[in-house]
Amino acid sequence: MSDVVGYEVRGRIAVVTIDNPPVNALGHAVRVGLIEQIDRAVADDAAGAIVLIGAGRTFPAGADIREFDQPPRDPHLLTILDSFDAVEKPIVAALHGTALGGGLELTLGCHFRVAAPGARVGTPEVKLGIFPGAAGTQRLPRVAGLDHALELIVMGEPIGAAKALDYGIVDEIIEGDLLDGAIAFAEKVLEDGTPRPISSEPKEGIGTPEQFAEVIQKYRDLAARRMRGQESPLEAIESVLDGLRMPYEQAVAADRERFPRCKDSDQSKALRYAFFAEREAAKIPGVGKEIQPRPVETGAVIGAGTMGGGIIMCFADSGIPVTAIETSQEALDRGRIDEAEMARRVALISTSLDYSDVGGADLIIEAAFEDLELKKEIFAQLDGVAKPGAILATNTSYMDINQIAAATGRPEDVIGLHFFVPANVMKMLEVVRTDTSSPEAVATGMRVARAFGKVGGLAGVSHGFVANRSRAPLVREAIFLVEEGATPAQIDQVLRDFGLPMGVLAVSDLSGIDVSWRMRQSLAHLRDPEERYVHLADRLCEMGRFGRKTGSGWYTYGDGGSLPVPDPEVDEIAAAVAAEQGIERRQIDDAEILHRCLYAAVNEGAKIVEEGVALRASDIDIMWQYGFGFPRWRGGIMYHADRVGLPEVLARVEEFHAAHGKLWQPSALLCDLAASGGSFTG
Ligand code: 3H9
Repeated sequence: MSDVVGYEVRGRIAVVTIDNPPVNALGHAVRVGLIEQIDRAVADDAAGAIVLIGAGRTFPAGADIREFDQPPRDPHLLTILDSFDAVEKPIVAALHGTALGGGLELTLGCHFRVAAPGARVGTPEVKLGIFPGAAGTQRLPRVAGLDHALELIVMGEPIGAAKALDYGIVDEIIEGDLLDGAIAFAEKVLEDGTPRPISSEPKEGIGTPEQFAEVIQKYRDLAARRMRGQESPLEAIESVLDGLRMPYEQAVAADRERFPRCKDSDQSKALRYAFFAEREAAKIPGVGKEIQPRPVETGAVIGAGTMGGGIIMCFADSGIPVTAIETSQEALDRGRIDEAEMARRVALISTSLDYSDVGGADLIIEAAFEDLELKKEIFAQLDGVAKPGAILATNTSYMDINQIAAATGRPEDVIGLHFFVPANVMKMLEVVRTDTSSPEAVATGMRVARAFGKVGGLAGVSHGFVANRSRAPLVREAIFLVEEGATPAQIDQVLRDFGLPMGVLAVSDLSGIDVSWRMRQSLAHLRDPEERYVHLADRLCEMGRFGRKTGSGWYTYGDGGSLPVPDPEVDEIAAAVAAEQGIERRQIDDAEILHRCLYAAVNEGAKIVEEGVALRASDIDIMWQYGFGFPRWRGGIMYHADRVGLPEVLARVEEFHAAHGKLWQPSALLCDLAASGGSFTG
């Protein structure tokens, strides 16, 4: 008998329990066990109805994603839930935790569904480059209606129990003990003789594509906008459409052809890689489960500018009371916290001009101006007022946090928490471990990331840490390419075609070209004269072309416009700078643009891993996805380099090294891996 699917009879109800930690994934053993135990219940005269439930923290959260790389093994999940249609005894699925993907499909095979109030249901398959492959695309529209089904299937976002009830996916919400409630529900079904709804019916379908043209178009548009370049949402829509074009059996048969094609696609492989890479990023050697993060029940933020304002909202959004400290009332008033937002969260936010007001905070995040001396001063002050055990964090995006930590008498409590712009929106949080940060401080940083609904990734101290340091060479090459003859529009188009949400130069305009200009000025004493320099970017700034906020930068913006318009003047400025620098301008093809931009970042990424600043190449990929909106279906820059082949990437890097000098010095790790047939991401 199965050791992952249990069986017992309570009264006249058979209880079948899936017990396959951590998330009860529907791997082969579970599928075999399910058939065994449902057959047993069917044959058991003592059982009048069946309750199907998950042990531990959740109803099955889906198929076992790890099996996708192996040859398929019978029984297919679809066979199981199709077989439920013929079971005469009512089957009640009892949902808690996250009933996702194949887990939700399994419940659609059951005749009734009840849920705990905190349960979430959904079909996140598109996020893995596939679609609900066990008839979910056929059964969900029959149960929830086409609009709601498309919402779940195409967008992939789970919904809560109350909405699921509203959509007709769940029949009842059970307050109190779920199993007891599900048994009572099953008893009532037996008592009332409630007919068993069968979700594969009506077999002929629920309407025609023409009837639903509008709603189908809505989701096509949404998919194109929110998941640009990603194939799975469109495949999912096609699969749903099959259910409108043909009867159930035929549509399911079509799915069985479509599914392996999606699963074996490059996009699906990249998305599965990203799924596991994200979970891997949470694992930090030396910061195991035995290390207790410190509780963070109150927070403080020093500096209520753009970044600080966003961070204050992160606290308030997660229900953590926060004190905002500014140097003057004027600065507080100028604070960028939107007033309406502020009103909603006001109960959680207090403001002050006095550092001693942060004395009670468990976590203090400094988000002041990027000036090392200022930051050291702030940390020295914080050291004087913060309670023992408080975590002192800086949001600097490139400064030496070792020095900042040394300004305190408790360097072990200091970490970096590097947010991305806008801080309350972007999902990435880079947690920077200094030479002295304690494991508890690092664990707290990672825990805070989760509390803020973000993904934490570890970085060591290095100029720009992991994310910005690996991205800087991409921006640098884009600037050089303009000097050499490409236009900003051409470069940005190539990057957008590759899948980036915006071109890098348009992004620079949006965030302000002057930001990095000021940083370069403050670090001018460190400049290596042998390295090529971004003269053109400096020139634009000297001309007051700071980007969107000044109406022009790499592009021009017309009268307060937000749309970048190509500006011939930039070409002229670039030509003048090129002449001064002795750069011969030429036609540059798109392939060179892509290779220069991406491989510059890959080469730097390799150095970052080589130096131990990132724990693993996959962490860089996660930071690009959640910090910069890099298309997840590309996996990430390091994953992409592996797919291209490291010998090929190295050959290009060496070619650019020969042509453009020192900045292209190939990373030793890249050379080693290319020579040994290795890869960054396994
Ligand atoms: C599908 O169902 C296809 C069908 O339509 C068609 C079939 C024919 N498989 O995330 P966590 C592991 S596709 C294997 O840290 P949380 C995860 O790697 C699937 N492993 O926990 C981690 O392992 P480790 C559709 C899985 O509480 C551990 O479980 N379903 C799976 O933050 C804990 O995970 C999905 O896409 C899996 N399906 O979040 C749901 N799921 O400890 C995917 C998790 O070794 N899963 N693991 O690192 C999730 O979204 C989250 O894991 C969940 C829990 C919300 C469930």
